[in-house]
Amino acid sequence: MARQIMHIDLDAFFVSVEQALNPELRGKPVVVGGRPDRRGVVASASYEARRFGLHAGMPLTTAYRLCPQAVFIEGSFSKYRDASQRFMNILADFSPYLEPLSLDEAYLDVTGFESIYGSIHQMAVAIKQRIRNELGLCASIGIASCKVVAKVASELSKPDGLLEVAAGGERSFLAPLPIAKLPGIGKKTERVLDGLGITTIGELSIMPLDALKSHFGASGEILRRFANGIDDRKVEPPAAAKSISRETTFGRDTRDRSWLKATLRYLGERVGSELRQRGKQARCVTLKLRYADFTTITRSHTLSQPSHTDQAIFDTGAKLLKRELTQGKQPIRLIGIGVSNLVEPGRQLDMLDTSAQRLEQLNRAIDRIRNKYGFTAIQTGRTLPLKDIFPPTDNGYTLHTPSLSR
Ligand code: TTP
Ligand code: MG
Repeated sequence: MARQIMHIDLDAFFVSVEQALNPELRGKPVVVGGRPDRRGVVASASYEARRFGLHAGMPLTTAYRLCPQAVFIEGSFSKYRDASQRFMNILADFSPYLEPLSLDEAYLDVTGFESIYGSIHQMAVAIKQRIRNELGLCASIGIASCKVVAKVASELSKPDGLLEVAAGGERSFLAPLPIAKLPGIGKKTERVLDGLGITTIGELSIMPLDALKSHFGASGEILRRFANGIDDRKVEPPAAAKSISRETTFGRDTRDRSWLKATLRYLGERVGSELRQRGKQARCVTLKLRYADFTTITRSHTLSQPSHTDQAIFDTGAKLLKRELTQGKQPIRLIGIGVSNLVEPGRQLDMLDTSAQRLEQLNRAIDRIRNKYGFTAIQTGRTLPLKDIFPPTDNGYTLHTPSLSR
């Protein structure tokens, strides 16, 4: 029997959350991403703004030139995280087979659920209704027998869409669409295919397998299957992440040690707070650096005791950094820090040590204050250089590039 899979994606997510909270923004061109005179790009544009050609990833200065009357909002990640949580909770009420893909997007396996709702189409209508009533947000839903087709369908149906592809009709549904619509085809793959004269998914679906493999290796075979509407991937709940990391690219390449350390400390605090929030400790700390010529290195160190304090993460990262800097390479373009080999906190011999105990309490106290008043409510000494450069928001500093990558 064919499976029935939904792909649900919220429309203009960041912007729509702002519009739900502030009715004055509704029906207007709105951009979340920052003030138009700043370096930075559009994160989300309302559909009204898209009519002027605005889209995610466009520099804010270009967006302003095309649509000066748009309302530009800095945005606040904590609002979006809350809305996302409530969105996922609604979906989980409909089916236990839920796979979140990003903050505003998920797959739901609803095979066999038509008897409850009359039809899967009716079920999707009910999901959209609840999201609208409870969150004031608009969702677009694609329904199909597999993930890849459901995703293409939801995208195609936007905004406020609902599109069902009948079992057996997958191939003919995909065939006329441009290749860029197929998940897995990025700019690079698109260029190569374009060079081969392949512009539609239908043309891709009948390309000889050997030719695809010679250009794209093993992923050539997957592309061909997707293009034919064949995708056996199950809807799976996400595995608990095995590592936590934060990184950022600087506005300008640098060798300035105090600046590098300030950034490392800040990113380390972001990692530490998530680690404690997850109730885990880490055995391993990893530093990542990308030099001006894009050479990228990672250096790891295993701790003698698992830890979740900001101090242990930073001290380890700083030692690794010092070792790299003394080798006097080129200026640094990107810095990142991460923890891995996560374990449940065990009883620590260290806890007999009062200074370790005090450090633990200090970290807890900082977390409590930050949870209540925002991340920059407390700034540790070493991160202060950042304060003069980056605007603090309730979710920390807005760096040149987000520190949120995992
Ligand atoms: P998307 O679902 O790709 O975009 P969207 O929800 O704004 O618009 P739509 O789905 O209707 O096309 O991404 C979800 C959110 O993720 C988006 O609101 C903002 C954030 N985001 C970024 O921060 N940067 C980006 O480059 C993209 C694409 C999204
Ligand atoms: Mg979306």
